[in-house]
Amino acid sequence: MVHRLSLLTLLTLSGSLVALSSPHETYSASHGSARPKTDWANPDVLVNISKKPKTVEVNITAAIATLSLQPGVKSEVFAYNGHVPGPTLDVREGDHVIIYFRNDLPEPTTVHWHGIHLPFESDGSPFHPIKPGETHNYEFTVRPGTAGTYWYHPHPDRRTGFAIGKGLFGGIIVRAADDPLPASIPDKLLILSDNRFLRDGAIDFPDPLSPNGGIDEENGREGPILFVNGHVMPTLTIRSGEVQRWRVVNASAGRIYRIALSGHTFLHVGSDGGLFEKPREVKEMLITTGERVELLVRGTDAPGTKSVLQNLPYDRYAPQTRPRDWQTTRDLLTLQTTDETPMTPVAIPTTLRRITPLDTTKSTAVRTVVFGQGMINGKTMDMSRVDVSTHVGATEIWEIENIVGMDHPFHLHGFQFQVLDRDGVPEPYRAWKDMLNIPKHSTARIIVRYDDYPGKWMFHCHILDHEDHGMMGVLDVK
Ligand SMILES: [Cu+2]
Repeated sequence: MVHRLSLLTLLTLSGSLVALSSPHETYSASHGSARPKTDWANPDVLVNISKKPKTVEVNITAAIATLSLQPGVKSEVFAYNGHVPGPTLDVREGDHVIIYFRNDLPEPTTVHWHGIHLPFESDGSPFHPIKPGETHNYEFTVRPGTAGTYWYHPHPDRRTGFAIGKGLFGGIIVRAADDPLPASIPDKLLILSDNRFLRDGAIDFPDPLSPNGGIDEENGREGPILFVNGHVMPTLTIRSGEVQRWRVVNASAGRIYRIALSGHTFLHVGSDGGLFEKPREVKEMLITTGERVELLVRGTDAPGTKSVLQNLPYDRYAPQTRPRDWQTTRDLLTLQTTDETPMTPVAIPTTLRRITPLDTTKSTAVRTVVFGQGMINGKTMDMSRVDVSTHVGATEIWEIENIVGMDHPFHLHGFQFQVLDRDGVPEPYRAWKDMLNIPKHSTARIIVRYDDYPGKWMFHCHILDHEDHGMMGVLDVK
């Protein structure tokens, strides 16, 4: 696999994606309340066809579809069950989940259940491609303690960026048996994506050998049109005094979001692997590619007024390919406060749950991961090679160093980790993570324990163009 480096010319990037519609039949009021079809802020949920208790069986087909992503313009997309984003997999801790998947695409694909702890055979990594016309059953049991926000997307060899950019991504919500947040707080699943189109509506994937294609490969493909659940600048309503739980997913190939809501702070309550121990109040939120955050948003505006959720500039780029318009602030959604009389805000618990720290004294190895441009430890991906060999039950520290002038987001399959420190500064709070942005010229240390599930797991940069061009390695857990 060849990774081309160096590009000189800059150019402007030009834009996308769409929504959906049936609640989880077996789950009633207590579990994902009934939703009107017009509720864009909660994409349709995959219908559970199982008759067995604590079992979720769903059908997902990936196929070509024609959808209006931009108003009045049709685009050929790849879609899960005809929608972009795909319908949400809504499950509970302890559920046994079976996904009957069918590939009706003209190319091989997989479905990766990003962040979910599951057997290697169901990980949907490049080791298990599904050919056009074939079916595959993905099967796993949702581990207790893993309630949180996840997502699913293709992970085929060298085509992940293309397939996700064509529209293949959907959310996963794992609900806890005993969620500490008040049940009266409504959930909003907000999947962020960006895209770029040609004049005829086709999604713009330039020839990799062209200058534009080269910039995408170096930078991570971005587009100027930002979508929330496939909608451009939609409106979300909130009542004055109401508290909402926003589960935000970054499904973009390269864009790192830095979101802020004018006149508001967020209560940051969770990350990739679920809730923190305590809420933290923040003014803005950085969400790297593949990452999820859970935010409590409080309706502090007066009835009848509006605020805008914006994406602020964030310089993740190398100077030679930094987009000319990188400092543009872009609007994501309008938060409209209804005319209703203010309600009394619900009390937020000060303690959400306990996260047991992984014990650094139990670590039996320190792994070094050096992110260069397009390479990890000086190598590009080789599926026949094992880069890190270990065993079930081991606890290890990984030191991830980014030696180049652009950010690279680290992702580990199969196992959630905890961040120990960043550039030597101890992480101020504990969280379960599967994504960690490693900013330019910085180092982070994480700790991970391979509790179970032997297999060959991927670790990689989650800028999809980098991953597709070999910025990935194999962790063999025996
Ligand atoms: Cu990268």
